[in-house]
Amino acid sequence: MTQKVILVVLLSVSLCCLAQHLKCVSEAKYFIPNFMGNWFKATEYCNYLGMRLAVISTSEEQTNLTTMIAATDKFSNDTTNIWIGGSDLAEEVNFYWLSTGKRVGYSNWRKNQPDNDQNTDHCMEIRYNPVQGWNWHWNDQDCKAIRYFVCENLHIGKKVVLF
Ligand SMILES: [Ca+2]
Ligand SMILES: [Ca+2]
Repeated sequence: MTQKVILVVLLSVSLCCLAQHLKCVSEAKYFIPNFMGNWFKATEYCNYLGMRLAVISTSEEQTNLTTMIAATDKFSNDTTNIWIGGSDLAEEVNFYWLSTGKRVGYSNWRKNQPDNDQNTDHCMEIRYNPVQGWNWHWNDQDCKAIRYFVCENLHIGKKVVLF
């Protein structure tokens, strides 16, 4: 019985639980919280976890991140839109990663994106919608849209922080 309890606790921690008095940091590189928010809330919440809204610097990271998303319950075969950490909020047309201050180098924009649609598309999302030709391409989107989001762990292996 005791062993079972310990196992459950360990599993909970390794799955990055967020209990009332326990702040857990994922041991995995990426983590998608269980609620949706606008791009600013996404940024805030990742920071709260000691993580950052995901930065994608290479095609390998793009593949790793999208593979991870597809394996979660946040993934839908029809359409999946997830915030990542770049924007052109500071300088229109010039996209930067907020958490690093670095200009976007590697990119996976869909054709004709970013389009600054309605003059309100300033935040980066990653989109899967095969019927409409989106295969994990990037899109600039209204930052106030409500999305799931991917936090990136900069402290892999750090387990639990009590507060
Ligand atoms: Ca824009
Ligand atoms: Ca757009």
